[in-house]
Amino acid sequence: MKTGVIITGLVAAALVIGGFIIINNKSDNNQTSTTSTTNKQPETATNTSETQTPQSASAITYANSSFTPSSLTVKSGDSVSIKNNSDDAIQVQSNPHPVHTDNDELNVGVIQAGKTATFTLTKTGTFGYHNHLNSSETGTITVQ
Ligand SMILES: [Cu+2]
Repeated sequence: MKTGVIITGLVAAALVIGGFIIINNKSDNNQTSTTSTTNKQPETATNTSETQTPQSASAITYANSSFTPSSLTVKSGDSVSIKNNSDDAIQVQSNPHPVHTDNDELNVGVIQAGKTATFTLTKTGTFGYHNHLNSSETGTITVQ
């Protein structure tokens, strides 16, 4: 009999406490409902840009039958552009003429009038190139 009373008491207590909690939650919800919807700030985008060393670009201009600058120094992996500012097509090839075997990276090929060719140099050393269509027009690039 004693345990029955205790159990009944516990159940009653549980009901009372439970009801109290439910009521409390309801009033809590009412009080906090306006503030519980605070906007989540969008996470600030972390800068995920890679820490690559920026590739530098060097420009050579062809005009008046010559390359400017006639000698250029770049770092391995740099890109080089040759802009043909003349009225004629040129054909940039590695030395020596006519076999063009020193550095295949300099076998750029034909660049039409007004056009620019861009290429990347990785092989280190000093290399000559020329306008294959007029092989006396030459330039030098040193790749470090
Ligand atoms: Cu040539």
